[in-house]
This record gives sequence, structure tokens and C-alpha cells, in this order.
Amino acid sequence: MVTLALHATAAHAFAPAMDTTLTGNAGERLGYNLAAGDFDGDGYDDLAAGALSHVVVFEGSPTGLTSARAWTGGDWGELVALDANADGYDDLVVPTSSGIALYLGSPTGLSASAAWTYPVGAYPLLAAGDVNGDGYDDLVLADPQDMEYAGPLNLVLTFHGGASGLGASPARTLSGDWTFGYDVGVSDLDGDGYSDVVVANPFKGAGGNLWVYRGSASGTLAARSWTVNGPANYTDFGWELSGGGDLNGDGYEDVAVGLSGAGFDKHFALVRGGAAGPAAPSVNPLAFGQWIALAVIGDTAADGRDELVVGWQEAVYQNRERGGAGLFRSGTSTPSVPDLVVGSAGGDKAGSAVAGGDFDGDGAMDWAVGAWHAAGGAGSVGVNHAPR
Ligand SMILES: [Ca+2]
Ligand SMILES: [Ca+2]
Ligand SMILES: [Ca+2]
Ligand SMILES: [Ca+2]
Repeated sequence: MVTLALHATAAHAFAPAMDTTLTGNAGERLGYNLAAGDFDGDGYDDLAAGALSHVVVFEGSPTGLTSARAWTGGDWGELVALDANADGYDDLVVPTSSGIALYLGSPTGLSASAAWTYPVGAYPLLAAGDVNGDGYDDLVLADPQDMEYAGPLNLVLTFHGGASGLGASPARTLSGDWTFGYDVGVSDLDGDGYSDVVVANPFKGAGGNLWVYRGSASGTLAARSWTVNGPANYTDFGWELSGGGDLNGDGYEDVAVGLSGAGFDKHFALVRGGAAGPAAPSVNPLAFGQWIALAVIGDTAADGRDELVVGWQEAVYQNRERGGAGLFRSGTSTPSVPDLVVGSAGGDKAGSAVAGGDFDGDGAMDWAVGAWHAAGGAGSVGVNHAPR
């Protein structure tokens, strides 16, 4: 076990202990957002951890993430890793004070200056995949222009990747009312090789819904391909989204969706892909409190199925201390309970963000859990090298 602490006086620990714990500096709020990618292409995934006013990258190694700060930049908000220029080095999209920026990976890690920027409103939601099947990862973002009832349209933009990074202007602009694009996900739900864009509208209709726009050789289609309705009235279906993985190993990617149940406690549902597109949601009965974070991650168990990590920073679950996260290893049906659970001390907000990466390069996915309020607001990130 490797235990790393940048803040030695921190009275904080994950339970059970993580293989790696990275603790932030005083007041930093490390772990509010997470994204993993191999930014220096050395075969060890690296982790971008968002804090209150910036993003920090920690590098992978044979023993997992190391505590040295390899890169610092950006601002507070969602992160996504992708290989926009398909050079084998993952790139990182981060929020900035005036929009978003792309930093390119290289043998020495992320570039010091942005290769691309785009102005968007506060707190854009980000996802990545290959919507036009050309081998360059594409960026999809929801730009919440105004979340007020009478405000202007919300936008969901697709930027195509290419040899020099992301296109200067969006290849597709989708727009809707204030309920449109509360989150976005990208999954190839119909298995045709083009990633499909999933737009969450948790406050639309009776119970919220997902609008899915298929990918194609020319990119995201302008017309909606499928609608996936929430399972019941007032479920806020689409409150959170994560896609990009195949949870049941049938060759069609799936989407994990956050929604509200009784008392507005959050649950997750799985929307499975198939030849005819997405199926109706399958709702997991477990309640996770007032907040849920979801990440579909790669295979931890070498069984050909991707996995789901769920974070519950506001919940009491299985008598763990307040906040935590769980790894749901996928089966052929909806995983019912987590295979592994970690918690943290009261008020640490463990489970604020979750992500997966192969940080020790052993071929199996590891999972990372943010706890932005650990150590009195320094924040921390714990990594579990999930055993096979
Ligand atoms: Ca690396
Ligand atoms: Ca790249
Ligand atoms: Ca592409
Ligand atoms: Ca598709």
C-alpha cells in the first residue's frame, strides 16, 4: 500500500484505506471534479483533479498516482480527457475564467498553454467520444446559457477533433429551452461505430427525459433520434449522466443516469444500448442521499464488461460514515449493490466526484474518489486499485 499525504496534519482517512490518498493544500478543495487520461503517454493513466480555482494533474506510475503536481491550470468546473488530435497522448479540456480550454498531451505531459479555447457560460457540462467515427475524439458540451424559466436557449455543442485539435467552431449546435442540457453524455448506444450524443432534460415532461442524437459520418445528427422517458412522474431523470462504456458486454454502450426517488433521494438507472437504440431505464433501488456522482469506467475485473462507480457525498449508506462511493462490477443484469464501498469521515464529502483509470498500468482499471471537504476543506482524492 502506498499512502501519500501532502498535508501531514490532516485528520482524515478513507475507510477502508485507499491504495493512494492525495491530500490538497489548505482551503484548496481538491477532488471536486475528476478526469483520468494518459497525458504523457507512458502507459500509466494520470488523474486531473479539480479544485476550487484550478485543476491539478497527478501522474501514474508502477505504484499508482504520485503526489508531485505535474500540471496546474484552468479553473473550477467539469473536466474531460480525450485524444482530440489522435496522437496517442490524451488531452484535457478544463474550464477557465472565460470559457473552456484544451491542453494537448505530449511525452512531457500537458502543454503549458492552451491549444484551443471557446467562450461558454458558467459551469459547462462536458463529455467526449467519436461522433463522426474518424478516429479523432470529439468534444460535446452543454452550455447552460440560462437555467431560469424565461431565459434564453440552452445549447449543446459538438466540436470535432482533428490533426491540430478541436475545431474552431461547433460542427453541430443543438438548442432547447431552460430544461435542455442539464448534463450530457456520449455513448455508441446502437453500436454503429459512431458515438451518440445524450442530452439530459431532467425537468422536461412528467419525469424528465433523455434526448439522443445519433452520430454519423458527418457528425451529430440535427434531428433527435430517440427519446428515453423517466420511469415515473417527478423523477428528475437525467440529473446526472455518464456514458462511454459497455456495462453488460453485449457490444452496445450504455448510459448511467441519475434520478430522484422518494424524498428526492438520488438513485441511478441504467439505459442499455441495443441495435434499435436505447432501452427503457432500469432503476436501481438503492437511495444515495441528495447528491449522486456517476462514472462508467473501464473493466476492473477482466470479464469484458465495463463497470460503474457511484459517489454519494451527502448520503449515509450501509452504516458507513457520511459520504462515500462504491464500485458496481457489472453483471448481465442491473448490478444491485456495490462490490466495493469506501467511506470517509463525517463532512468530508467523499464521493463528490468519481473516475476510473489504470493508474498503476497493470491492465485493470482503478477507481478514484474525490472528497472535496476533507481535512477542513483541503480536499483529497483516494484511489483504489480494485483487485481482480
Ligand atoms: Ca501517464
Ligand atoms: Ca492528444
Ligand atoms: Ca471524431
Ligand atoms: Ca451510434
